[in-house]
Amino acid sequence: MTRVAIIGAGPSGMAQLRAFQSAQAKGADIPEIVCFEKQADWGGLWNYTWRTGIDENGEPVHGSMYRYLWSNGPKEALEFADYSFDEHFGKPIGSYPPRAVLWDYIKGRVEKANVRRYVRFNSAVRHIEFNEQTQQFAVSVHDHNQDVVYTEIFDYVVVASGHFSTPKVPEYEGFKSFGGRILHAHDFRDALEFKDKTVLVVGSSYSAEDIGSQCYKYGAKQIISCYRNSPMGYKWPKNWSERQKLLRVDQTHAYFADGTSAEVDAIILCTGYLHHFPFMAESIRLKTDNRLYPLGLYKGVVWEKNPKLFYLGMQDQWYTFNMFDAQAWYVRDIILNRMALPSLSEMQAHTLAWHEEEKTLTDAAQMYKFQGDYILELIEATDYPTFDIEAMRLIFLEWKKHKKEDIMTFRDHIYRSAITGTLAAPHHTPWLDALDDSLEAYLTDTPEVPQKKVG
Ligand code: FAD
Ligand code: NA7
Repeated sequence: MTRVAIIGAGPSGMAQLRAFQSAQAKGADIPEIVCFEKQADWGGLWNYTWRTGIDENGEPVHGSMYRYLWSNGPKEALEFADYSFDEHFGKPIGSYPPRAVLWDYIKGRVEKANVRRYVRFNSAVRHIEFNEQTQQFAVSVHDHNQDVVYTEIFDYVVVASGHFSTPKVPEYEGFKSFGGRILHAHDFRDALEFKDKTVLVVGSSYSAEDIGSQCYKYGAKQIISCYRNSPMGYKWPKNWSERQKLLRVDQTHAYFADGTSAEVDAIILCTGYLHHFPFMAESIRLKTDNRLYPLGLYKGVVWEKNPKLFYLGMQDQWYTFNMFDAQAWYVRDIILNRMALPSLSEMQAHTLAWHEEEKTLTDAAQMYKFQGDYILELIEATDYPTFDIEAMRLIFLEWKKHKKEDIMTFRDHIYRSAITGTLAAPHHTPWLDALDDSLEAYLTDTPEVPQKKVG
């Protein structure tokens, strides 16, 4: 029987499981599937861990999410087309739910599909290589439940191990002698650690914006963010200043390219992540930076030089869960021989055209459109329920506008689902006052009592 290995049971791997199950539910014969997940539960980054560094099995901690993380984009832009928020929660909820609520949502679909039985937990994939003679993959896995390493043979491999887990950690002059804590966003867990402290946030993308906001929300004395190329440019609270590039630090102070300096207690490097696949043999290892259209992957998923290998979710992400679905359904249909692939040179030319087009994009609005068009191209090729991607694009534009208006209140806005037409319900407490991010606190009707902010 044909065997398929899926590496990782995060949102992408879970989408692949659901894709196969949905074909089976419609009467198709599906291959034997084994999903290897190194953590003890599924959900990928959404499965929160307090741990940093090394996990209980001696593996690098995968999790990069932190306490009090709320969705940084509208949930209406990531909704599954085959499993709506209405179906899961049975009532309208807000548009920017906390992590635990979104984790519950993604789990709900795969629990309903009964696909957990395909996942081997506590199973870290150590090495994958392709045998040209047999045209099969050897997948070596460390089963931490039994503490044994074994190898199994598969006909197809789907790598869904994520790319926001291995931190990109630059060093600045003086770091060795700095007297406070220096950490990467990957190891940030609880903003309360920085209450009453002056925090320097390095970077100007999503982690910088959100970790700085967390520190503000939970009582940091002062936040200083600094950018390498362009500022985030939001209207920051009074105790948050944005400065030019960090040049160096000494034991107590940070020095910036604009000539200013400041005494800081801690430095959080929000400097992004590496696409890191140490378990892939060299000839099949994806090498890319964080971009919307990596080279080497036809339709963003098919390893062009060996179309028995796929990578899911490797793009920089505006769209997330529904993009992973579009990809997973597409991969499934290739494995099920429902579609034929063009020649290598045709695949490469197709990828290059998209890759080059990405380089011409000059603003975020063009990027939503670009990634939306990409998703649509995949969806049109499979039976994944089509949805109003244009409506989602407009939601992204609204989101952008709301952030520009006020970075501290954008999460209080609500949007209409492009899947069900339901208008989200305003959350009972403004985001800035909602300190309890539990599922229970979110789904209750009781507002939280606001506490005084510093800035
Ligand atoms: P992951 O979620 O990273 O899952 C990969 C899985 O593979 C993990 O379970 C991991 O344990 C497993 N794995 C890795 N290596 C191995 C191995 N060798 N063997 C076995 N298993 C392995 N997206 C949004 O839509 N909204 C948000 O608000 C949002 N916030 C984010 C905040 C942060 C701090 C970060 C880092 C990302 C955020 N994202 C957000 C984006 C996030 O990347 C996606 O939502 C999603 O988690 C990606 O799913 P994935 O399955 O591709 O990867
Ligand atoms: P991103 O979006 O990849 O952004 C990385 C940021 O780090 C970006 O602002 C980079 O600046 C900056 N960077 C990278 N290297 C350096 C150095 N050496 N010095 C200073 N600044 C640097 O990663 P994020 O962690 O923000 O977001 C990843 C995901 O997590 C995302 O999906 C979110 O939802 C949460 P640049 O712009 O290149 O000048």
